[in-house]
Amino acid sequence: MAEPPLLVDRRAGYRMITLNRPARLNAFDEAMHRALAEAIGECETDPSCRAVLFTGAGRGFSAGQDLTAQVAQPDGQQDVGAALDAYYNPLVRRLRALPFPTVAAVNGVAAGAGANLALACDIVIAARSASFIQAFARIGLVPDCGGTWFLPRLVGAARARGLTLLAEPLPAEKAEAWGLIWKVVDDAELMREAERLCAHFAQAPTVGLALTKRALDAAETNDLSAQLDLERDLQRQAGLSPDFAEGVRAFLEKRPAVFSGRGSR
Ligand code: T3D
Repeated sequence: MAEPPLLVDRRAGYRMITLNRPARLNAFDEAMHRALAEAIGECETDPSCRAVLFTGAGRGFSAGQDLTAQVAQPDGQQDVGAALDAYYNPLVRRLRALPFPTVAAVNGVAAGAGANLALACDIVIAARSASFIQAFARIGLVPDCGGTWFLPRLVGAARARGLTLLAEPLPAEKAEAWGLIWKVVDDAELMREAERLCAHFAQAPTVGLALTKRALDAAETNDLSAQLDLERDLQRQAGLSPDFAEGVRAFLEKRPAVFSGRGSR
């Protein structure tokens, strides 16, 4: 029987989703897209899901779009934008809207859409041997999956231009030094560290974290005054959560807090 393109592991309080086409460096085909959309839908509707961890099977994270699907098309007859409308753009929007932290454990090369889907996650950790490639320029395409939005914000205009126009691999250690990702760990430590982070998030005050994500997203376009108003509104909402009450009680009682993650997020 054929291997499924995606492996979904239900852990205590979080999901681990593994891109699973290792022979093609986990390049995206339609079956993988469909499976991923379904897996994310389950995370969206499961109140016990408080974090998601993405990683890749084998030696790569993901090489982006499966290019073998492209060769059959004659010149000038390819609507590449249609794939973005159908799959990648909804995926990035849904990832960014998840009301809990998303973690990418980049275990090897992350190229094209594979790189930018990792960057769409809240926390990106990478194995020391991993690399990030804005591979689009190598095949005459434009960076997608939010790459042109994420990169200048994360690493600044000059580095964003270099990365996208030259399409050279950026080693994980340099990605960390440039602020593209949260941190690099030794290859053997990657999954242990990623799972530790997700286990932490699975016991964290999820409502507060969801609202923090919303505030940071809005800060990309708000002026300071609008952002102050938004912080007030979100703080009001966080203040009504059971986890705020528990956090304060635990502090005063000098004990670790036990957060349920419940409440409107
Ligand atoms: O529909 C649309 O097109 C819109 C969406 C576009 C979004 C995009 O992601 S466009 C960018 C697509 N991705 C790329 O251009 C990257 C292509 N891959 C590479 O440049 C290299 O594979 C890597 C630099 C990522 C890694 O190089 P290396 O030397 O470590 O591995 P390799 O030998 O090139 O690849 C290993 C195998 O995976 C190989 O198969 P084989 O020869 O062993 O049978 C290779 O063909 C396959 N593979 C790698 N990337 C892809 C792929 N097969 C299909 N599609 C791929 N993207």
